[in-house]
Amino acid sequence: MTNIPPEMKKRYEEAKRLIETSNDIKIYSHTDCDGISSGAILSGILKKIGKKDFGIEIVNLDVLENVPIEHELTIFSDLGSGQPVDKNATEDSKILILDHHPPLRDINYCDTVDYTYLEINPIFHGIDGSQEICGGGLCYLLAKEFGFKDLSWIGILAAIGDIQNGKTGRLEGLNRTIIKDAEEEGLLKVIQNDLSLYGRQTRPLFVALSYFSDVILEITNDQNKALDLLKRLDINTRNPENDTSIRACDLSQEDKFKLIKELINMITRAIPSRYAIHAPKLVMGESYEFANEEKYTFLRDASEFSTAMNACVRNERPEVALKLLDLTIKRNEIINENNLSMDIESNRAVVLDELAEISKDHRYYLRTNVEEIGKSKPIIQKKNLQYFDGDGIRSNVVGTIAGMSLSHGDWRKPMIAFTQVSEENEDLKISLRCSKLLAYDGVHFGSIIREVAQNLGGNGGGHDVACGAYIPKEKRDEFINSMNEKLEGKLVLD
Ligand SMILES: [Mn+2]
Repeated sequence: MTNIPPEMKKRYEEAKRLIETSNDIKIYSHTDCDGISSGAILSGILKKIGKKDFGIEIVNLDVLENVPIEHELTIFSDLGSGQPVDKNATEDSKILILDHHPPLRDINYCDTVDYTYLEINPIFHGIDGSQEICGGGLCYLLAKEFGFKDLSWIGILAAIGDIQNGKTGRLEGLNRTIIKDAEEEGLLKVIQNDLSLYGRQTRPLFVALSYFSDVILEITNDQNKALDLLKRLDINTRNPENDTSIRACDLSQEDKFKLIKELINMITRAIPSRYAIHAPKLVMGESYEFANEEKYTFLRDASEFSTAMNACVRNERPEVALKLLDLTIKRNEIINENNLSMDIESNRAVVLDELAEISKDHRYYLRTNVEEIGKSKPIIQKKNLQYFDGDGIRSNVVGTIAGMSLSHGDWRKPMIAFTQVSEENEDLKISLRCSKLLAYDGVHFGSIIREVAQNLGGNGGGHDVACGAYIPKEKRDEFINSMNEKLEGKLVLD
């Protein structure tokens, strides 16, 4: 397990002092699960120490280009390191940044300005910000400095939302320190060597199996074949306890291993032999359950919980996500003392209803759009990539839809989709999604897309298997051609 480097620890002590000595506080956090989690942890700290005068705003990165600095203390979480956030700072401004993205300014920048500037970024200390800790994790370490270890579970939610487990199927580095705290607090259950399939608490197992799309198998998009597979393996598909279809979380250890083994065999048969060593990582990994949450709800599984957080922000309802986390913090505070507050339970029920409504609309929007891919929106095949024109699709979900369309295209190539950024901004938002298998082979699409976009006067970046870019709309064809050329010889799956 990794410890916090001494230099970084010192910065946390300073951050704690900065918060304790400030009264008028403003928080800016990012529009995704990690950003929401970061904001919830920071709000949690402020509430616990009795600070009442603070505001929080969940923003897109472009807001930070000219952000006003007009509060006693301005905190940026899960963003800020890569933007000119101190442009409007004056002599008595105080700025705190907790971010894991590549920093624009160096570690000693604080010594060169005449206002208070404190930046905590793992990259300054040789820690990988894409795998070892994310924005929410950094905020949790601040909470820990105050002694609030009960906020640790949100650090795990953040890390899963940020796909920090993408490479190995488990959380690593400083994230493991957070896991340990959450386990000690009785808030987290880690399931090792689990079947890693999305929807372990809420989807019938055969449905979850039919969504498998890192490699196209016979069960992909075919629930009957998925059910046949379970029967062939002699896995009981009904849950005798409540007479519903079994879910991944119900599987006995024996059945789980039987299924994992068979899936690995199926994948191995479908891919070139040199990729066989990566097959287990597609179906096996660690799962994280929130111990105080009820079984068979999305709240129980970190991955399903993170999807709900994203549904809120993508539908411009971040306040619902923040409210749920706030109430859950309060609920956990008393539940471990064997208490239950009817006020908290009923307030949470109201928020969960709102969230269910948002998620339902969100899924409907995604499904109706995915249905058009390959029909009114044909997938065009180039040698090293495939793409579709996502015109009309909201830019903040075009990536999700590109990912969902992978199973309808060629899984050996990345799927690229583009759509106009917004009604006011005619630039194109480009999203890329691909099978994890491509990344295991060492291709980092986030770096490639950044380079190509920058060459065309845009910008971009992101993860190895999920990334995006913004480019001027007239550069569309050039972008596709240039990506296609850049990938020449990199994809060797055929
Ligand atoms: Mn993040």
